[in-house]
Amino acid sequence: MPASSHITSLRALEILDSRGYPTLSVTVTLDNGITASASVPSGASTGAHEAVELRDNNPDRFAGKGVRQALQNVEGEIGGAIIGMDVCAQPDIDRVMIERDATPNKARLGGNAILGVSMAVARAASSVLAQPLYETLAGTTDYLLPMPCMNVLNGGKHADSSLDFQEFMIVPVGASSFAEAMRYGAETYAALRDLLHGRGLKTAVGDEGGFAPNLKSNEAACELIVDAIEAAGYRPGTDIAIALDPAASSLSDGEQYDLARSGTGLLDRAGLLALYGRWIDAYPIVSIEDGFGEEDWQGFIDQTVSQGSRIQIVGDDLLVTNPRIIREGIARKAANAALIKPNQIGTVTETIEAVRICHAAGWGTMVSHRSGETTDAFIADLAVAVGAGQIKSGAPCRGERLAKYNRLIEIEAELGAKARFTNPFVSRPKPRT
Ligand code: 2PG
Ligand code: MG
Repeated sequence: MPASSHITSLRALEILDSRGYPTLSVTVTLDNGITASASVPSGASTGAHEAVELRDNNPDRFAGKGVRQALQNVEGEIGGAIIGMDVCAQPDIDRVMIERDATPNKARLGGNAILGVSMAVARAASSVLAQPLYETLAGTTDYLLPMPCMNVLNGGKHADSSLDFQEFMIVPVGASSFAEAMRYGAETYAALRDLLHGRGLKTAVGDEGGFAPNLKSNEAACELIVDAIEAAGYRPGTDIAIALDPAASSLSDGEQYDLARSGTGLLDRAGLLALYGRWIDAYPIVSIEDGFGEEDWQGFIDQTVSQGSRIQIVGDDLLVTNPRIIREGIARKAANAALIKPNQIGTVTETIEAVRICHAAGWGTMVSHRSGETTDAFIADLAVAVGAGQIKSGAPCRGERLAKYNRLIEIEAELGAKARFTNPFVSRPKPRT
């Protein structure tokens, strides 16, 4: 008989995230006395089709960002619907919440309220089963540790640097284990700090722990990263590659892309695609996420046709972890990978479904944090459970970013010989010219 236990209460708290904005922490209590909690992250560059983050819009509290209504929905209506249910029946619990909400984007009860409950339920189930969370969530015992993609230079909506593009990530493709990958990343991050310092540039960090200097151009960010990789004693492309998230929805007015901060100015779709092409030739780039705006499907399709065999093309704002939209993305060949963020869709069950759809189509998946985070490391366990192959949790800096990476170091050690770690990218060694 599999273990089971029933939910007796749901409680929520309005806590603060890493930007000091309110978010929810949810605690589930079971009839056997077990309790488990989870807290919900929050993005800044959000996709238009994401699950709705319910905020109070009361200007007297947190400039309208309070989450008391979402809290009440957890303790009231959601509690009323799921108290008494078997906590190990995650798909049923998530379905009941989706049906209760009865909107296509969780706008009534709140994606934040529903996700907080869904994550706390998963964690409570793992306690009941006396398993680590990744095992409870897993559909497999083939445990693949994800390649960490560490965002070491922050721009766009995540920093007030000169960079138009939001994220410049380092990817330790040559590392032999997750822990080694983190060492490569942390050493390169330290070398980058020294380089910036030596050049008289700011070493203050952005929302995701990456440095936020004022550089002459977006290209200068890639140059600087290549310099840091070499200064740390690694080979660009062979040991450590680069991944980008321009978060181009934030640059687009629907017609053109405005790279104003760096002084590049306006580019149309073809101009931006050509820029990526030049960068792919010049730098060891293995992945570009949201290279085009969320409404610019043609931009994604063009990029997948022309650059998709050389690099990974990731849909984030475009696909919003939504199984229906991901299916459309696959049918239209608009990318070859999806970013996976539980709070974009709002339940654990749908998040796992999104990953399965990607893998069945031969697409890659990168599990992701949000720019507003807590120390909850749920996505670390999730990444292992679904065999995502990749994770991004910011720089190796700031506690809420490291909570995820450190949890993965723990999981790898716990799994021992059962842990696999591979490079999911097309190898692109690129000597500097
Ligand atoms: C992204 C995310 C995470 P945000 O665009 O990929 O890095 O940013 O959480 O602000 O949407
Ligand atoms: Mg993104």
